[in-house]
Amino acid sequence: MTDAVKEFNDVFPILAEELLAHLRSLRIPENAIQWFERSMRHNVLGGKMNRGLTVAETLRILKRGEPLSEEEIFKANLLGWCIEWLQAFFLVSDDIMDNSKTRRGQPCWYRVEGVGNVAINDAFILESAIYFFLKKHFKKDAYYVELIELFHETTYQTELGQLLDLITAPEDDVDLSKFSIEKHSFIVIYKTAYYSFYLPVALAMHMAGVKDEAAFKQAEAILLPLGEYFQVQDDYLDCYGNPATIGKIGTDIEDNKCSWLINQALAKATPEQRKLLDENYGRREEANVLVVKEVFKQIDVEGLFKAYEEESYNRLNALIAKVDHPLLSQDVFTSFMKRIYKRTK
Ligand code: GPP
Ligand code: MG
Ligand code: MG
Ligand code: MG
Repeated sequence: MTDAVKEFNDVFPILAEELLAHLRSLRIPENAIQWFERSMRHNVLGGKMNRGLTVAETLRILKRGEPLSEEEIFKANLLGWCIEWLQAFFLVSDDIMDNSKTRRGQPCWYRVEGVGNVAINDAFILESAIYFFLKKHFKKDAYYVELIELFHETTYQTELGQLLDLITAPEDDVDLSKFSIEKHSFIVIYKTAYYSFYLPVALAMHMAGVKDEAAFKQAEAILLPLGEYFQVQDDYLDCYGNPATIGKIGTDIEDNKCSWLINQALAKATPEQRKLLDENYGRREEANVLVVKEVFKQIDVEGLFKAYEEESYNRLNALIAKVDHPLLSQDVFTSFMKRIYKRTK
C-alpha cells in the first residue's frame, strides 16, 4: 500500500466515528445506529476508491511539490471520502433502478436479507453525511460555500444523466430507434463524468485556492471527455468484463440500456441483424441475451471498442497536451489517464 492510500484509508474510521458519535448524542436507538453503521460499511467501502484518492493526488500536483501540511492531507482525503459517500448514495439507488444483483463482489444493498426498500432511505442518509462532514470541517474556510454548491450541482447533473439513462431504457417498450450515439454521450457525461472526473479535481482546485473560472473551465474541457471514455469502458465491461474482476454482473442488455455497444451494433447492423436486435434486446430471458451477444460478435463490437480505446487515448492525450492555464498542470490529467487506460475493472 502506498503512503497516499494509507493516509486516505486512515481517514475513514475517523469519519465513521464522527457520524456514530453524532447519532449517539441524538440518543438515536441503538438498533438504528447499528443499521446505519452496517449500511455505511457495506456501501462506502470495498470500491476502487479512485475518485476519493484523486483529491489529495491532484492537490499535491497543483501545489507543485510543495509539501502538504497534515491538515491539508486530512482535509483533501476527507473531501475524497465525501465523493465515496456520494458514490455510495448513487450506487445503492442505481442498483435498485437497474435491477442489479451484485456490486463490489457482494449482493446489492437492497438485496441483502431484511433490507429491501429501506435501502432507499439509506441512500438518502449516505448523501446527507456529505453535508455533515463539510459543515464540521470546512465551515470556517473561505471556500465552504463553493464546496456545498459543487456537491449540489454535481448531484443534480448526475441525477439528470440518470433520468435520461432510465427513460431511454423503458422496460416495457423496447424501441432501439430511440438510441443514438449523441444521446449516449449526453447520458454518460451527466451520469458519470461530472461526479467521477470533474468533481475530485474541482474540489482540489478549491482547496488550492484557485478562483479563476477559466481554470475550472479548462479542467472541465478535459475531464468530461475523459469521463465519457471511462463510462464507455464501463459499458464494454458490462458485457465483456469478468464478473469476478469487476465485482458486478452486467445487466445492460436485459435493462434495454442505451449503451455504447448497442449503439455501435445499430450503426453497423444488416436488416437481418437489426431484426434480431429488435426482437431480443431489453428482454430478461438468458436466451434473448445470447442472441444479442451473438449479433455483437458478428459485428465485432469488441474490435470496435478496441479501436475506440486507441482513438480515445490519442485524442485525449492531444487535449491534455494543450492544457496551458498557469494554475493547472498536465500531470493532473495524465495521472487520471494512466489509471484508466485499458482498465479491466
Ligand atoms: C453509472 O451507471 C451511473 C451511476 C452510478 C449514477 C447513478 C445516479 C443516480 C442519481 C442514482 P451504471 O448503471 O452503468 O453503473 P453500474 O454499471 O456500476 O451499475
Ligand atoms: Mg444505471
Ligand atoms: Mg447500474
Ligand atoms: Mg454500467
